[in-house]
Amino acid sequence: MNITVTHKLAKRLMEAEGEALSGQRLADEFNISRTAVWKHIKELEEEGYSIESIKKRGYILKNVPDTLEPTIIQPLLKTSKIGKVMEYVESCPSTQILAHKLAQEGTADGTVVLTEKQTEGRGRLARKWDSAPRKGIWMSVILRPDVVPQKAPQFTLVAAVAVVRAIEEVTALKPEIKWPNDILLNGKKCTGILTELQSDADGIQALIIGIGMNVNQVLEDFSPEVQDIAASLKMASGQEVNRQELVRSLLFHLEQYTNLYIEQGFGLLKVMWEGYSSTIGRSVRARMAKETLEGIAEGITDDGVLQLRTPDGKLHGIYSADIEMKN
Ligand code: BTX
Repeated sequence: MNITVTHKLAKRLMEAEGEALSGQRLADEFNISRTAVWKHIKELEEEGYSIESIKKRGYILKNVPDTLEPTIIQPLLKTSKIGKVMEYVESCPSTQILAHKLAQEGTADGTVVLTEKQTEGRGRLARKWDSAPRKGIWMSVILRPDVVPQKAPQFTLVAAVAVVRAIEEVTALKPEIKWPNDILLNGKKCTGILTELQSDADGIQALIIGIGMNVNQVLEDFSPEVQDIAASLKMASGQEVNRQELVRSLLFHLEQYTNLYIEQGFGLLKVMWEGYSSTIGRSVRARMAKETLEGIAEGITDDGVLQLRTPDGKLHGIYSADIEMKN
Protein backbone atom coordinates (compact mmCIF):
# COMPACT_ATOMS: atom_id res chain seq x y z
CA MET A 1 0.00 0.00 0.00
CA ASN A 2 1.18 3.48 -0.80
CA ILE A 3 0.42 5.04 2.57
CA THR A 4 -0.24 8.78 2.52
CA VAL A 5 1.15 11.30 5.01
CA THR A 6 -2.38 11.65 6.43
CA HIS A 7 -2.51 7.97 7.27
CA LYS A 8 1.08 7.92 8.50
CA LEU A 9 -0.04 10.59 10.92
CA ALA A 10 -3.02 8.44 11.90
CA LYS A 11 -0.63 5.54 12.54
CA ARG A 12 1.56 7.77 14.73
CA LEU A 13 -1.49 8.83 16.76
CA MET A 14 -2.67 5.22 17.09
CA GLU A 15 0.76 4.16 18.34
CA ALA A 16 0.73 6.99 20.92
CA GLU A 17 -2.14 5.10 22.60
CA GLY A 18 -3.95 8.11 24.01
CA GLU A 19 -0.89 10.23 24.76
CA ALA A 20 -1.09 13.81 23.42
CA LEU A 21 1.30 14.68 20.58
CA SER A 22 1.92 18.38 20.00
CA GLY A 23 1.49 19.98 16.59
CA GLN A 24 5.14 21.06 16.71
CA ARG A 25 6.38 17.57 17.51
CA LEU A 26 4.36 16.06 14.66
CA ALA A 27 5.51 18.84 12.33
CA ASP A 28 9.15 18.04 13.20
CA GLU A 29 8.72 14.29 12.90
CA PHE A 30 7.03 14.54 9.51
CA ASN A 31 9.09 17.45 8.30
CA ILE A 32 6.02 19.54 7.48
CA SER A 33 4.56 22.79 8.86
CA ARG A 34 2.16 22.92 11.81
CA THR A 35 -0.53 24.18 9.46
CA ALA A 36 0.02 21.10 7.29
CA VAL A 37 -0.35 18.89 10.41
CA TRP A 38 -3.62 20.66 11.20
CA LYS A 39 -4.86 20.05 7.62
CA HIS A 40 -4.08 16.33 7.87
CA ILE A 41 -5.89 16.17 11.21
CA LYS A 42 -8.96 17.80 9.60
CA GLU A 43 -8.79 15.28 6.76
CA LEU A 44 -8.75 12.40 9.26
CA GLU A 45 -11.74 13.89 11.08
CA GLU A 46 -13.61 14.00 7.80
CA GLU A 47 -12.88 10.28 7.38
CA GLY A 48 -14.50 9.62 10.76
CA TYR A 49 -11.50 9.67 13.11
CA SER A 50 -12.23 11.42 16.38
CA ILE A 51 -9.27 13.52 17.48
CA GLU A 52 -9.21 15.76 20.51
CA SER A 53 -7.11 18.89 20.29
CA ILE A 54 -5.97 20.18 23.69
CA LYS A 55 -4.41 23.61 24.00
CA LYS A 56 -0.67 23.53 24.74
CA ARG A 57 -0.63 19.70 24.78
CA GLY A 58 -1.59 18.63 21.31
CA TYR A 59 -3.65 15.99 19.58
CA ILE A 60 -5.08 12.81 21.13
CA LEU A 61 -6.68 10.10 19.05
CA LYS A 62 -9.97 9.11 20.70
CA ASN A 63 -11.54 6.85 18.11
CA VAL A 64 -10.95 5.46 14.66
CA PRO A 65 -13.85 4.73 12.29
CA ASP A 66 -15.25 1.21 12.58
CA THR A 67 -14.20 0.03 9.13
CA LEU A 68 -11.80 -2.63 7.90
CA GLU A 69 -10.08 -0.36 5.40
CA PRO A 70 -6.42 -1.18 4.75
CA THR A 71 -5.38 2.35 5.77
CA ILE A 72 -6.51 1.44 9.29
CA ILE A 73 -5.67 -2.28 9.40
CA GLN A 74 -2.27 -2.33 7.71
CA PRO A 75 -0.19 0.22 9.68
CA LEU A 76 -0.35 -1.82 12.90
CA LEU A 77 -0.26 -5.24 11.24
CA LYS A 78 2.48 -7.50 12.66
CA THR A 79 2.81 -9.91 9.74
CA SER A 80 5.57 -10.12 7.18
CA LYS A 81 3.57 -11.60 4.30
CA ILE A 82 -0.16 -12.02 4.95
CA GLY A 83 -2.04 -8.75 4.39
CA LYS A 84 0.80 -6.87 2.72
CA VAL A 85 -1.53 -6.78 -0.26
CA MET A 86 -5.09 -6.04 0.79
CA GLU A 87 -8.15 -5.66 -1.39
CA TYR A 88 -11.03 -3.89 0.37
CA VAL A 89 -14.51 -3.29 -0.98
CA GLU A 90 -17.54 -1.83 0.82
CA SER A 91 -19.78 -4.56 -0.48
CA CYS A 92 -19.48 -7.60 -2.76
CA PRO A 93 -21.34 -10.83 -3.48
CA SER A 94 -18.61 -12.91 -1.77
CA THR A 95 -14.95 -12.32 -0.89
CA GLN A 96 -14.30 -15.87 -2.13
CA ILE A 97 -15.39 -14.92 -5.66
CA LEU A 98 -13.19 -11.82 -5.61
CA ALA A 99 -10.26 -13.80 -4.19
CA HIS A 100 -10.56 -16.50 -6.87
CA LYS A 101 -10.43 -13.82 -9.54
CA LEU A 102 -7.40 -12.11 -7.98
CA ALA A 103 -5.64 -15.45 -7.56
CA GLN A 104 -6.16 -16.25 -11.23
CA GLU A 105 -4.77 -12.86 -12.16
CA GLY A 106 -1.61 -13.74 -10.24
CA THR A 107 -1.96 -11.74 -7.02
CA ALA A 108 0.77 -12.17 -4.39
CA ASP A 109 0.95 -14.98 -1.84
CA GLY A 110 -0.71 -13.62 1.32
CA THR A 111 -3.21 -11.30 -0.38
CA VAL A 112 -6.22 -10.57 1.83
CA VAL A 113 -9.70 -9.64 0.60
CA LEU A 114 -11.97 -7.85 3.07
CA THR A 115 -15.46 -6.43 2.83
CA GLU A 116 -18.08 -4.89 5.11
CA LYS A 117 -21.00 -6.67 3.50
CA GLN A 118 -21.55 -9.80 1.41
CA THR A 119 -24.73 -10.20 -0.57
CA GLU A 120 -24.04 -13.84 -1.50
CA GLY A 121 -21.74 -15.07 1.26
CA ARG A 122 -21.35 -18.81 0.96
CA GLY A 123 -20.48 -21.82 3.06
CA ARG A 124 -19.66 -25.39 2.05
CA LEU A 125 -21.80 -27.09 -0.60
CA ALA A 126 -23.09 -23.69 -1.78
CA ARG A 127 -24.89 -23.06 1.50
CA LYS A 128 -25.62 -19.46 2.42
CA TRP A 129 -23.43 -17.53 4.85
CA ASP A 130 -25.26 -14.76 6.67
CA SER A 131 -23.02 -11.67 6.49
CA ALA A 132 -24.60 -8.66 8.23
CA PRO A 133 -23.13 -5.30 7.14
CA ARG A 134 -20.28 -4.01 9.35
CA LYS A 135 -20.98 -6.52 12.09
CA GLY A 136 -18.49 -9.22 11.23
CA ILE A 137 -15.25 -10.10 9.51
CA TRP A 138 -15.90 -11.36 6.01
CA MET A 139 -12.50 -12.18 4.62
CA SER A 140 -10.60 -14.41 2.19
CA VAL A 141 -6.87 -15.05 2.37
CA ILE A 142 -4.96 -16.21 -0.69
CA LEU A 143 -1.98 -18.46 0.00
CA ARG A 144 0.34 -20.14 -2.46
CA PRO A 145 1.98 -22.89 -0.41
CA ASP A 146 4.25 -25.44 -2.03
CA VAL A 147 2.27 -28.50 -0.89
CA VAL A 148 0.28 -31.21 -2.67
CA PRO A 149 -3.46 -30.55 -3.20
CA GLN A 150 -4.34 -33.42 -0.81
CA LYS A 151 -3.01 -31.27 2.04
CA ALA A 152 -5.53 -28.48 1.41
CA PRO A 153 -8.09 -29.63 4.03
CA GLN A 154 -5.45 -29.33 6.75
CA PHE A 155 -5.33 -25.60 6.15
CA THR A 156 -8.91 -25.42 7.42
CA LEU A 157 -7.74 -26.96 10.70
CA VAL A 158 -4.71 -24.66 10.88
CA ALA A 159 -6.95 -21.64 10.21
CA ALA A 160 -9.34 -22.83 12.95
CA VAL A 161 -6.50 -22.74 15.50
CA ALA A 162 -5.59 -19.22 14.32
CA VAL A 163 -9.22 -18.09 14.72
CA VAL A 164 -9.44 -19.46 18.26
CA ARG A 165 -6.12 -17.88 19.27
CA ALA A 166 -7.25 -14.50 17.90
CA ILE A 167 -10.57 -14.63 19.76
CA GLU A 168 -8.70 -15.54 22.95
CA GLU A 169 -6.22 -12.74 22.46
CA VAL A 170 -8.79 -9.99 21.86
CA THR A 171 -11.59 -11.15 24.20
CA ALA A 172 -11.91 -13.20 27.38
CA LEU A 173 -13.97 -15.82 25.56
CA LYS A 174 -13.12 -19.53 25.36
CA PRO A 175 -14.11 -20.77 21.89
CA GLU A 176 -14.10 -24.40 20.80
CA ILE A 177 -13.53 -26.02 17.43
CA LYS A 178 -16.09 -28.37 15.94
CA TRP A 179 -14.54 -30.57 13.28
CA PRO A 180 -13.82 -29.59 10.61
CA ASN A 181 -14.60 -25.93 10.14
CA ASP A 182 -16.80 -24.40 12.84
CA ILE A 183 -15.78 -22.30 15.80
CA LEU A 184 -18.31 -22.44 18.61
CA LEU A 185 -19.14 -20.31 21.63
CA ASN A 186 -21.40 -22.02 24.16
CA GLY A 187 -22.28 -24.56 21.48
CA LYS A 188 -23.28 -21.93 18.89
CA LYS A 189 -21.42 -21.16 15.70
CA CYS A 190 -19.51 -17.87 15.71
CA THR A 191 -17.11 -18.53 12.84
CA GLY A 192 -17.07 -20.66 9.72
CA ILE A 193 -14.09 -21.47 7.52
CA LEU A 194 -14.24 -22.41 3.85
CA THR A 195 -11.04 -23.52 2.14
CA GLU A 196 -11.09 -23.67 -1.65
CA LEU A 197 -8.43 -24.59 -4.12
CA GLN A 198 -7.04 -23.62 -7.50
CA SER A 199 -4.75 -26.34 -8.76
CA ASP A 200 -3.33 -27.77 -11.98
CA ALA A 201 -0.89 -30.52 -13.00
CA ASP A 202 1.90 -28.64 -11.19
CA GLY A 203 0.03 -28.66 -7.89
CA ILE A 204 -1.65 -25.94 -5.83
CA GLN A 205 -1.80 -22.58 -7.57
CA ALA A 206 -3.74 -20.92 -4.80
CA LEU A 207 -5.53 -21.78 -1.61
CA ILE A 208 -8.40 -19.47 -0.79
CA ILE A 209 -9.20 -19.55 2.91
CA GLY A 210 -12.53 -17.86 3.57
CA ILE A 211 -13.22 -16.85 7.16
CA GLY A 212 -16.59 -15.54 8.31
CA MET A 213 -16.59 -14.34 11.91
CA ASN A 214 -19.68 -13.03 13.69
CA VAL A 215 -18.41 -10.16 15.82
CA ASN A 216 -20.89 -7.48 16.82
CA GLN A 217 -24.29 -8.84 15.78
CA VAL A 218 -27.22 -8.94 18.16
CA LEU A 219 -29.72 -11.76 17.66
CA GLU A 220 -31.96 -9.73 15.31
CA ASP A 221 -29.04 -9.07 12.96
CA PHE A 222 -29.10 -12.75 11.96
CA SER A 223 -31.61 -14.12 9.48
CA PRO A 224 -34.37 -16.17 11.17
CA GLU A 225 -32.94 -19.42 9.72
CA VAL A 226 -29.74 -19.14 11.73
CA GLN A 227 -30.88 -17.35 14.88
CA ASP A 228 -31.01 -20.61 16.86
CA ILE A 229 -27.57 -21.82 15.83
CA ALA A 230 -25.47 -18.66 15.49
CA ALA A 231 -23.69 -16.50 18.04
CA SER A 232 -21.50 -13.42 17.83
CA LEU A 233 -18.59 -12.49 20.06
CA LYS A 234 -20.68 -9.60 21.35
CA MET A 235 -23.60 -11.86 22.24
CA ALA A 236 -21.27 -14.21 24.11
CA SER A 237 -19.24 -11.55 25.92
CA GLY A 238 -21.83 -8.81 26.37
CA GLN A 239 -19.36 -6.34 24.90
CA GLU A 240 -18.71 -4.67 21.57
CA VAL A 241 -15.50 -6.14 20.11
CA ASN A 242 -12.94 -4.21 18.05
CA ARG A 243 -13.02 -5.77 14.58
CA GLN A 244 -9.75 -4.14 13.56
CA GLU A 245 -7.79 -5.71 16.41
CA LEU A 246 -9.38 -9.05 15.60
CA VAL A 247 -8.40 -8.90 11.93
CA ARG A 248 -4.80 -8.04 12.85
CA SER A 249 -4.59 -10.78 15.44
CA LEU A 250 -6.19 -13.29 13.10
CA LEU A 251 -3.78 -12.53 10.26
CA PHE A 252 -0.82 -12.66 12.64
CA HIS A 253 -1.77 -16.08 13.98
CA LEU A 254 -2.65 -17.35 10.52
CA GLU A 255 0.84 -16.44 9.33
CA GLN A 256 2.50 -18.01 12.39
CA TYR A 257 0.58 -21.26 12.14
CA THR A 258 0.69 -21.69 8.37
CA ASN A 259 4.47 -21.16 8.55
CA LEU A 260 4.70 -23.70 11.36
CA TYR A 261 2.64 -26.16 9.33
CA ILE A 262 4.77 -25.74 6.21
CA GLU A 263 8.05 -25.99 8.14
CA GLN A 264 7.21 -28.75 10.63
CA GLY A 265 4.02 -30.45 9.47
CA PHE A 266 0.81 -30.93 11.40
CA GLY A 267 2.18 -32.53 14.64
CA LEU A 268 2.21 -29.57 17.05
CA LEU A 269 -0.83 -27.98 15.44
CA LYS A 270 -2.75 -31.22 15.85
CA VAL A 271 -2.07 -31.13 19.60
CA MET A 272 -3.29 -27.51 19.74
CA TRP A 273 -6.31 -28.31 17.60
CA GLU A 274 -7.28 -31.26 19.81
CA GLY A 275 -6.93 -29.06 22.89
CA TYR A 276 -9.61 -26.75 21.51
CA SER A 277 -11.84 -29.43 20.04
CA SER A 278 -15.40 -29.92 21.20
CA THR A 279 -15.72 -33.03 19.03
CA ILE A 280 -13.03 -35.40 20.25
CA GLY A 281 -14.12 -37.98 22.81
CA ARG A 282 -17.78 -37.20 22.19
CA SER A 283 -20.61 -39.24 20.85
CA VAL A 284 -21.45 -37.75 17.45
CA ARG A 285 -23.56 -38.18 14.34
CA ALA A 286 -21.67 -37.58 11.08
CA ARG A 287 -23.84 -36.74 8.10
CA MET A 288 -22.08 -37.33 4.80
CA ALA A 289 -23.27 -37.04 1.22
CA LYS A 290 -24.18 -40.74 0.96
CA GLU A 291 -24.50 -42.02 4.53
CA THR A 292 -24.84 -41.08 8.18
CA LEU A 293 -22.71 -42.71 10.86
CA GLU A 294 -22.98 -42.53 14.62
CA GLY A 295 -20.24 -43.28 17.09
CA ILE A 296 -17.44 -41.86 19.19
CA ALA A 297 -15.11 -39.29 17.61
CA GLU A 298 -11.77 -40.69 18.77
CA GLY A 299 -9.41 -38.19 17.23
CA ILE A 300 -8.01 -36.86 13.98
CA THR A 301 -5.19 -38.34 11.93
CA ASP A 302 -2.07 -36.44 10.90
CA ASP A 303 -3.95 -35.62 7.70
CA GLY A 304 -6.86 -34.09 9.61
CA VAL A 305 -9.22 -37.00 8.92
CA LEU A 306 -11.77 -37.58 11.71
CA GLN A 307 -11.61 -41.05 13.28
CA LEU A 308 -15.07 -42.28 14.17
CA ARG A 309 -15.61 -45.56 16.06
CA THR A 310 -19.06 -47.05 15.42
CA PRO A 311 -20.76 -49.35 17.99
CA ASP A 312 -19.66 -52.43 15.98
CA GLY A 313 -16.04 -51.52 16.87
CA LYS A 314 -15.05 -50.39 13.35
CA LEU A 315 -12.93 -47.27 12.95
CA HIS A 316 -14.03 -45.03 10.06
CA GLY A 317 -12.01 -42.22 8.48
CA ILE A 318 -14.31 -39.25 7.81
CA TYR A 319 -13.02 -36.78 5.22
CA SER A 320 -15.97 -34.43 5.03
CA ALA A 321 -19.24 -34.31 6.98
CA ASP A 322 -21.58 -32.26 9.11
CA ILE A 323 -21.17 -33.25 12.72
CA GLU A 324 -23.89 -33.22 15.35
CA MET A 325 -23.00 -33.73 18.97
CA LYS A 326 -25.24 -36.35 20.61
CA ASN A 327 -24.63 -35.56 24.27
P1 BTX B 1 -20.81 -24.36 6.43
O1 BTX B 1 -21.32 -24.97 5.19
O2 BTX B 1 -20.09 -25.23 7.41
O3 BTX B 1 -21.93 -23.61 7.22
C1 BTX B 1 -23.02 -23.00 6.56
C2 BTX B 1 -24.22 -23.11 7.48
O4 BTX B 1 -24.02 -22.34 8.67
C3 BTX B 1 -25.49 -22.54 6.86
O5 BTX B 1 -26.18 -23.53 6.14
C4 BTX B 1 -26.27 -22.06 8.08
O6 BTX B 1 -26.97 -23.13 8.69
C5 BTX B 1 -25.19 -21.65 9.04
N1 BTX B 1 -24.90 -20.20 8.97
C6 BTX B 1 -25.03 -19.34 7.93
N2 BTX B 1 -24.60 -18.13 8.24
C7 BTX B 1 -24.16 -18.18 9.53
C8 BTX B 1 -23.58 -17.24 10.42
N3 BTX B 1 -23.31 -15.98 10.08
N4 BTX B 1 -23.26 -17.67 11.66
C9 BTX B 1 -23.49 -18.93 12.06
N5 BTX B 1 -24.03 -19.86 11.26
C10 BTX B 1 -24.36 -19.51 10.00
C11 BTX B 1 -19.12 -22.41 6.82
O7 BTX B 1 -19.83 -23.20 5.93
C12 BTX B 1 -18.09 -21.56 6.06
C13 BTX B 1 -18.47 -20.13 5.99
C14 BTX B 1 -17.42 -19.26 5.38
C15 BTX B 1 -17.87 -17.84 5.22
C16 BTX B 1 -16.79 -16.95 4.71
S1 BTX B 1 -17.17 -15.27 4.85
C17 BTX B 1 -15.85 -14.82 3.88
C18 BTX B 1 -15.80 -15.83 2.77
N6 BTX B 1 -16.67 -15.43 1.68
C19 BTX B 1 -17.67 -16.31 1.51
O8 BTX B 1 -18.57 -16.19 0.66
N7 BTX B 1 -17.56 -17.31 2.40
C20 BTX B 1 -16.42 -17.15 3.24
